[in-house]
Amino acid sequence: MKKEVNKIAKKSSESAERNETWANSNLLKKAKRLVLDRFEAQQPQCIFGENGICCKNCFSGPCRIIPGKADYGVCGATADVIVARNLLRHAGAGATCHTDHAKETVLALYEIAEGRASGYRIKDKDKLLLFAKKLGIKTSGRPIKAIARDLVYEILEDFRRQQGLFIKKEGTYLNWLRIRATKERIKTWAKLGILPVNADAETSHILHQTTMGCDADPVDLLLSVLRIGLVDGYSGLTLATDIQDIIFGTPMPVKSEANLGVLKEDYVNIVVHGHVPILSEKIVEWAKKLNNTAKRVGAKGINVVGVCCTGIEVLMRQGIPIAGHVLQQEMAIATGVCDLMVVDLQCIYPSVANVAQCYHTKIVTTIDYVRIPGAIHIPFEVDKADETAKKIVKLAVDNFKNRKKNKIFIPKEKAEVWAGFSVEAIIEALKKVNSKDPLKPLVHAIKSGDIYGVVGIVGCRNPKVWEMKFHEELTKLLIKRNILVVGTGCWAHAAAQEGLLMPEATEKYAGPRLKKVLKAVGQVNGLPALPPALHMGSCVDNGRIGVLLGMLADYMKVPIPMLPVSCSAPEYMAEKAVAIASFFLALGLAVHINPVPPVTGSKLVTKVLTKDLEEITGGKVLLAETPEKAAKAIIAHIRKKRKELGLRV
Ligand code: NFS
Repeated sequence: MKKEVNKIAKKSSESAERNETWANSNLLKKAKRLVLDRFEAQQPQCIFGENGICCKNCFSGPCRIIPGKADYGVCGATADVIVARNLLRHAGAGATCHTDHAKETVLALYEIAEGRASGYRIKDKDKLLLFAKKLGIKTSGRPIKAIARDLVYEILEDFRRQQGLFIKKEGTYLNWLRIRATKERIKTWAKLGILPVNADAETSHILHQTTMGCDADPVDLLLSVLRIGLVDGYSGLTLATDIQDIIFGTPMPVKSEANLGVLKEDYVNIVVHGHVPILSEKIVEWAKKLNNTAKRVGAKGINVVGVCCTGIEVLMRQGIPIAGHVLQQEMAIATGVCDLMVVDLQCIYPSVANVAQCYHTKIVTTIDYVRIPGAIHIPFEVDKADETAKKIVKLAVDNFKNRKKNKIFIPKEKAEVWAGFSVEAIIEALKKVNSKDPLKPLVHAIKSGDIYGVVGIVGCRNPKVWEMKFHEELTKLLIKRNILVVGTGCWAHAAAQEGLLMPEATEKYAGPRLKKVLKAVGQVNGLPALPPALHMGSCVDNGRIGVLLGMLADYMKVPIPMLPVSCSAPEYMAEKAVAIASFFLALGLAVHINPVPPVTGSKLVTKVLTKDLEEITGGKVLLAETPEKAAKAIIAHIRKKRKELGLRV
């Protein structure tokens, strides 16, 4: 075993030198390779866990399936049941991250509507009115805050509706799904009996369903995975994005910079980390207001940069530079110039506090249920947003003097990034080509094959595959084949750092036909070209991808599964990614997932996900362990869809 560990360690350290884009070897040498070292210490990882055939749901166990020797758990559960139950629990846990996030945002809107959150405004009133009208709320002649309050009530119904949870009555399902999904999809989901009724009840229900002695039908468990996917898609992703747009504004194209090189030695550096813009927007605001205070302590000003998805939120709307993806969070501290890292929730390594101890960095936690020993906890409430944000920014300024000069090393790497491609921004750009019928040129390009297909690449970075640069390579392979890439989350950090999210990338990497379209649309919008990969936002902004696909499907008058499109989460790591993948599968997409998800211990579950599901929702899982294989599988799927639509292949 030791030999094996050494082999992996050697392989990874060689790669560390190869993959300099984000893992600067000098920084890693100085900081002892952080997450990469911990990953190596875990090798070899448990094979039962990797195949999904370990059950810890009761204390007769833990049980694991050893084919031919122990085909059943103590209770008699088979590999199929154990794998399906585990998958459902992962999807459920992931969905709660997004539904909690969305609900917090909705409650913030409520506080704004009630006049108790004076630090915030309703920026996108049109969007608020649009949804209010769709939900039948009276809008004419009423104050915007009164309409916002009624909208919140309708949304909260999605978290408390009881009727229909067990007796599925037609018409009793999520409001947000009703107004955001296509009619065709709703019909399909109704037939399958998977329309969710109450987001919170559904996610708590699956804990019960998967407990020892409850659901032992793997197919029924997999249908529940799809239902949880819909909870995630509509009461999590899409809802969070829509309400964030209402409060903070719908993103429009914006230019900024990406990678650790955005940290500045002579500035007070504040890193915002996590997922929720409610806090980070305020930090950005107060950093501007206190810029002169920073000058008084000898700095040139305050430099706010983002990590993970909260970084993306403030990039999308404020053009704030992004320092790095999930695997770079500790590296930002190891530069020695991070004066303060303020975190909200999700994807925050507990280790940030340990790394901070080696430097002068202060870590500030802000959410009641996200605490890290060694961090300072400053509770963040929307009604005291300004005073709290001011306090946190001041703490960073005061900490500037404590820098340890001999510990400073900022990697030079950084790249230009264009972000802010919300659905509305894409439509606006297309309007410059055809103001009356903006989708027409896009659909025309898809039909003619100038855009061969559209692929969403999303999700985390995973230390298991980081040396492959999976995100970057897959993106390049697809755009070379005239496929437009859209994406979110840590993919966007990776793609930006590789220089793929700027107009120049079109000339360098896009296939000739895609290049022609992107140049034409870019030039009428004042750019040399649109980037070949469009940054649609944070992980919750995967809802934007769902909305875009729905619009395309409606325009082309075909169901979403018939579109020449696909999705990939090539380096997924978080349970949230399982929930997102479940949403995409319910939408009817071919979803490439890598590393291979923990389902291979069950032939039945693997077969349902990779084959049979296509007959059920139109979606299926694509498995491919290299960027080349993934591109091949995705392109083959798109070709098949084009053929079925009678388009040029
Ligand atoms: Ni989404 Fe993955 Fe985390 Fe954001 Fe990055 S790790 S599932 S992309 S930061 S949520």
